[in-house]
Amino acid sequence: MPVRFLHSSDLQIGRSFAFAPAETAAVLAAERFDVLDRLSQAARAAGAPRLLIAGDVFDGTQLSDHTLDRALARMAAAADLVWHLLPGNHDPHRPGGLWERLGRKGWPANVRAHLIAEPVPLDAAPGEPPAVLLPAPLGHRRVPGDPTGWMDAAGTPEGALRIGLAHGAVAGFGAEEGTEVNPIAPDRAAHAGLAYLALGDWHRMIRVGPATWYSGTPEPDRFRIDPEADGTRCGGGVALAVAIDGPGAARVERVRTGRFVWHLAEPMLAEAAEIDALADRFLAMPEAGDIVLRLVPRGALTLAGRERFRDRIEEGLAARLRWLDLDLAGLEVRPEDAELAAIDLEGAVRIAADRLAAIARDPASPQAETARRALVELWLMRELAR
Ligand SMILES: [Mn+2]
Repeated sequence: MPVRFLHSSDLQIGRSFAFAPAETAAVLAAERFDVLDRLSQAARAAGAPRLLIAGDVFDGTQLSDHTLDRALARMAAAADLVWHLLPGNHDPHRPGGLWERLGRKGWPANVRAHLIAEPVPLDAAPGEPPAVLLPAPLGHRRVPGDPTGWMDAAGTPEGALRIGLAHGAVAGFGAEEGTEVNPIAPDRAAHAGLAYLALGDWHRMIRVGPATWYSGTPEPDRFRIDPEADGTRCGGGVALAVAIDGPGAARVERVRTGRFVWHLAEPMLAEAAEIDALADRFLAMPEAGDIVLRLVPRGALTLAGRERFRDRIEEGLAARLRWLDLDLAGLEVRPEDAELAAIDLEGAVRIAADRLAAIARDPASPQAETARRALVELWLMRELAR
């Protein structure tokens, strides 16, 4: 019978999503608690009696009691499972810090916090072979050396499976935030005789090697396209169900845990058909109501195109998605002469329209964007004037 566990990381409980409108931010923040229940369900479905959370359980170290209590209560509620938690770079274990505060609250019977880098025997489920967890907690946001280096020489009972748990950037795989911190050797599992190395830090799932994986975050939380996914989809939203039959025999299966599906799209738009295709593509997705989309369109539209964009995207698509985060800075409006002529207004308003068109066409003008927006408004008003 194999040793089984669910590998997850980067729960980022307490993340505030300050970049989103308050209503959306509250929904996204609440989902980081609800995903704990889905992780429990995924563990049970995989026949795993435990979950390994490879760091960044919490988004920060200054969270409210209410946030911490809610998180622990959700974990405690899954009383048939054991949660193994590791401090990461967002929630490092500092003297007098978050983890001591949690300890003073009292750990639930089924939650283990791994605050020291030393081997810990796993409670074996009936029929499971003996296994030892080698946790590499972070004590700072950035540590100078490889936090898994000690695992090579760590002694464990003869025959016990060695399972590493760590948080950091595997050298050579690039770093999440542009700089490599807390570097982990890509061949650590081989060097340290690990049957599996459960990693956190990257928020998308990455297979480093047959026994070394990042699970990614179980609920997406950022606009960063997953290069292994198709198109605009961002990473995260899965956990890894792991079954280890012996050294060198880890079976890893990804299971979906995410609710919201994040996308980042930066399309070039010129014609109405492209606007329609963009809207239709997302509307056709069965999970449209749970999509969080940052849309950064580029290109130039006529006034008619800009009107189409308003109808299909700003109003139509936005109403159907969970959240449409629009950045229109790169989308120009270039009115056609015929369109300007069709702004069938008279007198001072007509003169204003002509002046706005001149400003809108001047790339050096700091008011160009304002002029374009004003022209769009005038264009839309032309219908009312008829
Ligand atoms: Mn993280």
